Amino acid sequence: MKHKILWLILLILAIAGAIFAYIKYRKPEIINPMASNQDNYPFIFADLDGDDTREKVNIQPLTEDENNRAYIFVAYNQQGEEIARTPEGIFFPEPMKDSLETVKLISELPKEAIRFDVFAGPHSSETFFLTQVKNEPLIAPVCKVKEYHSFQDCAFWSGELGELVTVDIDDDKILEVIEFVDEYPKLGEIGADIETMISDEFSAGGMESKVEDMIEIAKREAGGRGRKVVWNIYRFGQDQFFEKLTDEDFNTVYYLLSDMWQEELPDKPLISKNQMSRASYNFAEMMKNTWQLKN
Ligand SMILES: [Ca+2]
Ligand SMILES: [Ca+2]
Repeated sequence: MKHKILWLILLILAIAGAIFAYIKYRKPEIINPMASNQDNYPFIFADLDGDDTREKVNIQPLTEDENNRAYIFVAYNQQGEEIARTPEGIFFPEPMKDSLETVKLISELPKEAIRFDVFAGPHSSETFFLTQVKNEPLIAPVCKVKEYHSFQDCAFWSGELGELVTVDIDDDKILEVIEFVDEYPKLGEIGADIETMISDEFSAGGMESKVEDMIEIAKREAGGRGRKVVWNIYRFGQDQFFEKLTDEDFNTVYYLLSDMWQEELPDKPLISKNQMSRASYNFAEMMKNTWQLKN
């Protein structure tokens, strides 16, 4: 019992911490948008403009306050001159350690994008893709819609930290992006004392409306994880954004993936979101709505 309570306190702390982090990310204080000492920032080399030469892309904090970090991306050519940056007023949460990678949206072209994961809850993350806009000094996200209005138009979901897969699964030279979640098929037992603890903790934090969802999260976590679920599949398109696959297009890629999965991981069952129970599906949606970046 003691072990269970400790575990729950950790969960509550993680939940409260993540919510607190979001509230902070929504209003970053911009102190130093032209930070000078570029050698100290994390960076990645990527050919964002597709000229067969890799740029150095820095991840620069907008503020010197370590507890209130928001980041921009700035690309420099081999002479150290700035050639592109993320648009003014758009900033990103801190990329998760070691999550920065280059990807090719179209494998036959030299142009690259960078991908990185950001923390989005006790065990979920969101992924962004950035590349340079053609002939412009701008680094912009590659989104799920042609014209984006919010982070959620451009963020890809993972129900487990860093689980987003990017692969050209049908071998047509164009990248697919696969979102996974976990199934939590059963409600477990958590005890009245723990329900009270969650209720008190969230009510005290001014989040009464979240109490019911948080109790469900604790109960489903206690009920245990089920199968791995393919949540959404996207494919990079001619209009320069990732189109969500539906109906037959979704199924075609899902079956390809499922065959590969069974060969590699025969003991780990995989299903598609269409095979989830209504309750499991609603729970996965609620988890995403609870943790995804807000703006
Ligand atoms: Ca280049
Ligand atoms: Ca493909």
